[in-house]
Amino acid sequence: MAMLSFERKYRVRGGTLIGGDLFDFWVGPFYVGFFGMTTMFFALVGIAMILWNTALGPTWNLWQISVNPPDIKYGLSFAPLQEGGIWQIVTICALGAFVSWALREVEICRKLGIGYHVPFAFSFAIFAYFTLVVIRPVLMGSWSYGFPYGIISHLDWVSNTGYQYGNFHYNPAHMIAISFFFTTCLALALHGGLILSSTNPDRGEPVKSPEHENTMFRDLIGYSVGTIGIHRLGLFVALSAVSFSAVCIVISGPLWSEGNAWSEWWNWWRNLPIWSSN
Ligand code: 07D
Ligand code: 07D
Ligand code: U10
Repeated sequence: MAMLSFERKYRVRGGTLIGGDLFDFWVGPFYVGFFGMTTMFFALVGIAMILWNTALGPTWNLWQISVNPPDIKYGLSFAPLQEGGIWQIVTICALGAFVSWALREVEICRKLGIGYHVPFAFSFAIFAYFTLVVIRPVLMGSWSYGFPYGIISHLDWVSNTGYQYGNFHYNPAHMIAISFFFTTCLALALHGGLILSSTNPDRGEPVKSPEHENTMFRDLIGYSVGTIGIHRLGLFVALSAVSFSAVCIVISGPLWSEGNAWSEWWNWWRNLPIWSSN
């Protein structure tokens, strides 16, 4: 079925989570829905707050714009707007927009009668963000531990936070997360390469079958994970990467206290009786 006639067939009312027919329509290519409206609402309020913060100075340079979290002295309370309160509102708007977006994905899945894998996956990204700006600051007792909303300033935060724990590369969960990120790239490159190699042949050549794809890897490494399996694996390694990222940052501070070098954590390994002299 051509894409346009398919869209006409599936674009019918129903499947919404809330509000019945309210906003159950499309604008151009976009499904609107109740959660499309809440996405728009939170996104517009959030952007307006960022613009207001920027108007207060000192710069309109896109790379240097930054909405900063409150000072540590405000703890977990609401800060005055111009001293981090805007950051708190932007955080609420960001979470509102991300969760609305995920729920809009759920409604589209319901309309199509497909699984919830896409919103499930996005929820892991939201969870990582939530860990950075809510869970860890709450566990450490101050919103000041959230990261600033700015292109360069958030890089400074990552760097500073990293060096606060010595060499952040020694954080064991950071190691696992990075290995999963690298694995995700490897898996995507292998999968993209394999599919193109068999389904996009030279002119006049026949398209090859999944048996060709299976055999490529059976010949190469003795095992093929299969055509559904590679997609399960891809989702698994990507979500694991994000999950271990959330772990690596939430243990830095709440568990491995502030200012302690992560390299010290490995002392248990250095002190194993097998190779330790004392
Ligand atoms: C390609 C999909 C499109 C999305 C894009 C991002 C905005 C921000 C806002 C001026 C893959 C749109 C950007 C809406 C504009 C204002 C106020 C996704 C694609 C193109 N980061 N980060 C970037 C965010 C964190 C880190 C780039 C967001 C953590 C490092 C972009 C978040 C840590 C580097 C960006 C977030 C961290 C970056 C490219 C939220 C650990 C880079 C992103 C909400 C995770 C790279 C100058 C990209 C860079 C970069 C956005 C969080 C580390 C500006 C929205 C605190 C080390 N980050 N980031 O392509 O060039 O993502 O920075 O959590 O080197 Mg970041
Ligand atoms: C948080 C993004 C969520 C995004 C959402 C959507 C919009 C809409 C609209 C485009 C989690 C936003 C959408 C805004 C846009 C339109 C239309 C993703 C998030 C909800 N590190 N490190 C990580 C590496 C070092 C440090 C994670 C590598 C140094 C700190 C990952 C290296 C030091 C933190 C990672 C390296 C250091 C991290 C990031 C190499 C600095 C974190 C991925 C090769 C001196 C962060 C949860 C992630 C983390 C994190 C990789 C080096 C510090 C595993 C490969 C040694 C402080 N690092 N790092 O989490 O775990 O994505 O965050 O050197 O906080 Mg690291
Ligand atoms: C995959 C795949 C596969 C495919 C695929 C893909 C994965 C099986 C079949 C998909 C992959 C690709 C296409 C590859 C490229 C993708 C990436 C590299 C990922 C990154 C993507 C991007 C960078 C693009 C990002 C773009 C986005 C998010 C679109 C932005 C859209 C909007 C801002 C509009 C969103 C719509 C909403 C929220 C609802 C509807 C709203 C409107 C239409 C606007 C009209 C507004 C209103 C009616 C409301 C106005 C607001 C109000 C009233 C609020 C008022 C409040 C006030 C305060 C004023 O595996 O193979 O192939 O293709």
